[in-house]
Amino acid sequence: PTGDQWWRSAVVYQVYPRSFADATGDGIGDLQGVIQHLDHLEALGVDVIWLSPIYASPHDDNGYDISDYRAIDPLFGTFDDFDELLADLHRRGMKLVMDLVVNHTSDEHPWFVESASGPDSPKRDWYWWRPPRPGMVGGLPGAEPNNWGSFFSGSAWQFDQRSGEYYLHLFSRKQPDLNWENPAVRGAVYDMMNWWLDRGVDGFRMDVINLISKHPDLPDGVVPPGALYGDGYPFYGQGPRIHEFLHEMNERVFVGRTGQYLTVGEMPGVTVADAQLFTDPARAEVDMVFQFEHVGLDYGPGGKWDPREASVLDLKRSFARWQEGLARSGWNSLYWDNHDQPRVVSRFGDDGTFWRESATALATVLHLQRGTPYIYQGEELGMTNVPFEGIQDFRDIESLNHYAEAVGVKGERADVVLAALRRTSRDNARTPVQWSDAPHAGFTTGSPWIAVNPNSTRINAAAQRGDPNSVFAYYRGLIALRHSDRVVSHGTFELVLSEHPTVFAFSRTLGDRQLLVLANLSSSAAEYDVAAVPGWEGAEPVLGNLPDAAPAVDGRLAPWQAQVFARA
Ligand code: ISL
Repeated sequence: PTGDQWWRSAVVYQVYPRSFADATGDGIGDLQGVIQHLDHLEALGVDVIWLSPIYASPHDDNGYDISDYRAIDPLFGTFDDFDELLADLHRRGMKLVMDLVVNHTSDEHPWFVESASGPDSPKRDWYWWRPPRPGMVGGLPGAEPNNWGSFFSGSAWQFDQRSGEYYLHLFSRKQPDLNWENPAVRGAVYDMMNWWLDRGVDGFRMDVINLISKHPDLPDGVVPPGALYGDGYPFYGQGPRIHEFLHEMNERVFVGRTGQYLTVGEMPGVTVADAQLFTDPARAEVDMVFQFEHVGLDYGPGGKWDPREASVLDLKRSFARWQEGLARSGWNSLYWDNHDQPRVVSRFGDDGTFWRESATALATVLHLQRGTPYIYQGEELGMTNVPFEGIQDFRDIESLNHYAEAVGVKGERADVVLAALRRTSRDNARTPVQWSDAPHAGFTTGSPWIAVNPNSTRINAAAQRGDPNSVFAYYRGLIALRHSDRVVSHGTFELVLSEHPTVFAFSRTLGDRQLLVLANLSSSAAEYDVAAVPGWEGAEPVLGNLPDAAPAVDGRLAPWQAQVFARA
């Protein structure tokens, strides 16, 4: 929400504090752990840190269930630690963006405790309470107010014995949804946001913010084939008042402030057309959104738990559609990974033979698009998915609930469910950052809350920091290029070789200056038609991910080779 759009040339780095670095030895990452590793982030060259939730929380969903928006969870530290972190970041020229989780609170938040105290509570209407289905006995199967399923398996409704009513929770039963129809709820959220901005933070990443406006009738959804529950998305995804709410939030929180801020709305299921509205500066809603299209391309008909290979063609077409859709107004955020997604090098790359090559090729095609790139902790080291042995190794509520429902309720085969979890579980992203080849990867001196990936002896920051051919060094180069070359931050995007099955190629143009990005996203050599990229012979090589290759636009790319050329 600032006119100068400073974030066009910025790169954001996400810290998931629980898994970043543990300074106290309790096995859980903390704020002092982040402070101790700021040199790493400064060396990488990122501009903004997005900090996943550090607020007081019962940690049913690792902090995305907040019981006090204005307190630091003692697990992570104190306000002294927080102020130290903020000051240190600002001293180093970096900004801090907080996670804003206001679709729901924890059921242990005082607002909900009061709301649940009875139908006459002054805060009853702060959440979505509803009586059982007419003629049904509350608490019995099928008596829920509607048929919606929760994102974390089971019904989206929890029965409250005391009042005989249900409350809505799109996520865990410990994450009751706030009722944004109530202006007092919105006011309380805006006050809290202003309080954090007054403390000096530089913006917000807004958790599932496109789900906050529910259709007040809460109608039943269609039950997809094989599913136990109805799909409520049509009644809360981009709900009736979503644009009004986000505009109001901007008005009540950012208008009149003079700093440089960043707002990014996390928006599962958002379309290009929606995003054009959300990010059009003239509408003053959010700066950019996280869309989910590219991270759904390897979902089968059964969705996330039914994974398959995504094709490079699908990936290219999807990215290109978003580039085109937000070319004239609005803005893209660009990401492969976050704390909810499996590791990109394992998912869309080759984490075996071509580990380094594929990690860097995938980074190239993302970072050189038009938009603001986000790096998830460990991605800059090429961290991979994790060989979890059994269900006892998983920690994530989404994974555990899914396993219990699939195996225990639907009777699916445990080995099949586990195989899918190994590919898609959010825990793949949540194992500790691999700092060194020391025990527990140098993450903790204690016993880590989730296992360390056994490949930490090979893949770690200490091994990569001084190596000019490391994944880390390559990310640093990509970030530096965005900072130094306005064609990266401001140029237009055009897909080239659009029908090629494995080469992802595009040009960027700003005035007379042009970049050509070529990347072979496959483990076999690729050939392409040089005539389709006319005039690039002899162009200046800017970047390449194969240290021994002589860069040339010659119709050939080695497995996972990426090359970037410039011409004026
Ligand atoms: O991870 C997912 C894929 O199945 C999503 O459903 C995910 O839950 C969704 O993207 C919303 O994510 C955000 O809100 C959740 C929290 O668990 C996630 O960690 C957070 O990023 C509820 O707060």
